[in-house]
Amino acid sequence: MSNKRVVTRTCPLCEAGCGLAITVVDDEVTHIRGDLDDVFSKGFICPKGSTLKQLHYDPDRLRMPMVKRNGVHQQVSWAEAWHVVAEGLTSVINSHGRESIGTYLGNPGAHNLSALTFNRVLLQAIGSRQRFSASTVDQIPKQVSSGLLFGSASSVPVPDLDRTQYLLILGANPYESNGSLCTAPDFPGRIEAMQSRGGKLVVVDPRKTRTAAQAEEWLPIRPGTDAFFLAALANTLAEGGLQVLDERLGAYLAGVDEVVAALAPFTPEAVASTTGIDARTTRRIAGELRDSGSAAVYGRLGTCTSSFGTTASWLVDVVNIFTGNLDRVGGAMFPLPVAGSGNTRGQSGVGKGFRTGRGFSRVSRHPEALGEYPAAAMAEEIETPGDGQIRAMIVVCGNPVLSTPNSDRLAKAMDDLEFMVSVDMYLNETSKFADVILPPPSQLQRSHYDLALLTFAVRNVANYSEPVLPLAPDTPDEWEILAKLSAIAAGMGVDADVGNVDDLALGTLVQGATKDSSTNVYGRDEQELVAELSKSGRRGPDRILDFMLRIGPFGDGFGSSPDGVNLDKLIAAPHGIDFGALEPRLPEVLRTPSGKIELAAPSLINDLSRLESRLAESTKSDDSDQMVLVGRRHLRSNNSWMHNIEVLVKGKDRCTLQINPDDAQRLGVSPDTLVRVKSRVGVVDAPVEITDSIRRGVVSLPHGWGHSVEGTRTRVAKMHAGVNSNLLTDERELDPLSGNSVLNGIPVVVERII
Ligand SMILES: Nc1nc2c(c(=O)[nH]1)N[C@H]1C(S)=C(S)[C@@H](COP(=O)(O)OP(=O)(O)OC[C@H]3O[C@@H](n4cnc5c(=O)[nH]c(N)nc54)[C@H](O)[C@@H]3O)O[C@H]1N2
Ligand SMILES: Nc1nc2c(c(=O)[nH]1)N[C@H]1C(S)=C(S)[C@@H](COP(=O)(O)OP(=O)(O)OC[C@H]3O[C@@H](n4cnc5c(=O)[nH]c(N)nc54)[C@H](O)[C@@H]3O)O[C@H]1N2
Ligand code: SF4
Ligand SMILES: [Mo]
Repeated sequence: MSNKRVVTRTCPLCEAGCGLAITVVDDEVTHIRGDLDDVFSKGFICPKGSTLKQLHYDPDRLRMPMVKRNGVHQQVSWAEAWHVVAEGLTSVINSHGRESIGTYLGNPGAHNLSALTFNRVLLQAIGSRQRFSASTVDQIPKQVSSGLLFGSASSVPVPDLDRTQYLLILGANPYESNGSLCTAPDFPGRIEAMQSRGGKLVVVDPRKTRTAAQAEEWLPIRPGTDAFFLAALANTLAEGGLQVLDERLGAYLAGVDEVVAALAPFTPEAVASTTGIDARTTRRIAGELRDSGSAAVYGRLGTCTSSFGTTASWLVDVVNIFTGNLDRVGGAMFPLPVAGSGNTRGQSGVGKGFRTGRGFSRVSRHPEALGEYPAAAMAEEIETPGDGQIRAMIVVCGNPVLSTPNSDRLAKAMDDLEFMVSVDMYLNETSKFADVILPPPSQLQRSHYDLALLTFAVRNVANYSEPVLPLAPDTPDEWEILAKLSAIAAGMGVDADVGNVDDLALGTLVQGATKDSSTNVYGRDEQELVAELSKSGRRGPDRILDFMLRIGPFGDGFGSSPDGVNLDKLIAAPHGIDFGALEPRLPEVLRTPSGKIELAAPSLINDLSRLESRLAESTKSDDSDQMVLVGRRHLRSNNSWMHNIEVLVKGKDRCTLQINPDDAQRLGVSPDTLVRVKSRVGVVDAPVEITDSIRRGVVSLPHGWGHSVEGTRTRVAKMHAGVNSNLLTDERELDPLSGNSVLNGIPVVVERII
């Protein structure tokens, strides 16, 4: 008789974290749908959610390690792979030192409990400052601005979607992306619920996206100019008087006058020709934000991946503060993550604060931010000889050859490395350069908890998933791969026991907490806590997670709060536990030295001078030959790596260059032909899609495509190859405060191919 069961699991593909209900017959997954009883997603899923099944059964997904010999990848045993890793890493460390080992940690690591708990162990074991990640092609500006304002880079205020009456979105398209730095399954449904209760949505985006189409108002801004628009909103609000700050927020604010003074040049009139948004509209939007019972401004990828990413991210919060909506129901609020995070740890209300620039990259002297250097600097760090030159790379969950700017240069640099390891389940555009590829088990074969993304959730929830399917025999879990890599990098050799690495990782955390007077285990016996955590035979990420839950804000404190949460309780609640709507957290959430919101960090105030200097130069006409390139996301796509799943890529070609009809006519471009797009760094030919959903002067190409290169094993993706938009993005263009790449607003020339 067959054994049929339905199990739940959180989808790890994007930040929404939807609950899945997975039907398993014997050990075969037959069906995946939304979990109607999930406390947060209530049955919602997008078309990607059910494809964890196809991902699991994808014949191209690697099940065994690969080693490159004479330029060709061959499958080998785990034992053999580890020997090659040990030999390769040891040889590079011995000849060039530890600084010569670079790491790149990619996006799926933020959705992966093994990576979330063991990447840091790996980085420490390697002991090099040459650290890079997808953060610097993504959200790091928001973390830097949050760190400066609130003292912790994890204290990112999120729009209180379920209770707000007015939502101003800049540079985000949750109808395709399902949200980012705002964990909210069924983001679209939450927007529509706001509209049903009489609320208003305004979207600022050079494209009329699906989100913009749903909005009461769409403002087609010029790419790269959000900081000007936001500065003008803040300026207008200040001009109208900031009485609202005396009531509640005022007590927690430092630097308001300085900010107001620095914003003086940015009147709606002064910025209008730069942003393309007329002054009257800006003034009206400022008034609406102030006068709606509650309002939240939310900026995301489009505001972050620009030259003023950090400043724009900061100004989002300035506007939320100047309307009185920060930390207020229906405004922008601080989540209280159940497993804790940087925004719950340490003494409440005060802290060491946050800074960047604790080191500088070797070649271009980019300041460190959040312990890493800009991904855009990776290629030059590999290419440029000298002390600390990267000679080996370890890439975990990343595909930087498609995802980071001027990727042709990076590909060439990677080809030149002495040694490279990829921890990845595909032989793709990046892992093809690896001497060894170490594949993790599939998403369905491991446990899950969204340690990172629940830090940005619009409700305080906790949801743990047990593995749906067992590991294949003699196959390591991903944390064991990372622990073994750590042991080898630390010089402990191939025979090192990953259990010891695990014990050490947990021990360090427990020790830190028992010595920290702000935790609920302060002064407790370390060994006793470790014994308690290990009682059930739990190891690895699950044991660490249990610890984090128990010392978190809702935790059982190992007995001190018997009603509190722990992993056993989460396991007993397969649809998750809801800890309620967000609640005001000021001043407790602050970790700044002053115990206030430090609104006028010198680096941000200084950056307004740079912004002002751009006012003059950025008033070019929309009819010039120089166009600007922006990206876009599609619901069925996921950055660069779900393109090998037939159901997600079939149908019309999505990797098209969108262009406005006026521009198409001016350039003599006809529908469905190929056009050539040139930037400072590269050229691509892409099929054209003429659409009035894009602003004049702007063209759009999605990222993550370009699968036609040799030496990969992604047979479906190759048939829907598309072109790589990061052949056009410029590694020299960075946000100087965070090191984030400029991925939107890239100057390009578009030509008809005759
Ligand atoms: N032009 C342009 N470029 C962009 C963007 C843009 O908007 N425009 N967006 C940027 C953003 S926001 C991001 S986050 C980055 C993403 O950049 P990356 O993180 O570098 O790339 P991904 O496409 O997410 O690739 C993830 C890789 O991890 C592998 N993988 C998937 N799951 C797992 C797992 O569980 N374990 C392991 N070990 N490997 C796994 C996949 O096979 C794939 O190789 O791209 C950025 N690049
Ligand atoms: N289906 C799907 N979902 C995803 C992903 C995916 O690849 N596919 N990736 C995931 C990841 S890693 C992330 S980080 C999130 C990102 O999620 P979002 O932040 O929602 O990002 P996008 O959907 O790329 O939307 C960015 C928008 O910014 C606009 N834009 C470009 N330049 C500018 C500008 O200068 N100003 C303004 N105001 N707008 C601009 C673009 O036209 C685009 O509509 O999505 C996640 N979810
Ligand atoms: S919205 Fe995101 S988390 Fe939800 S099913 Fe789709 S990919 Fe998964
Ligand atoms: Mo991202």
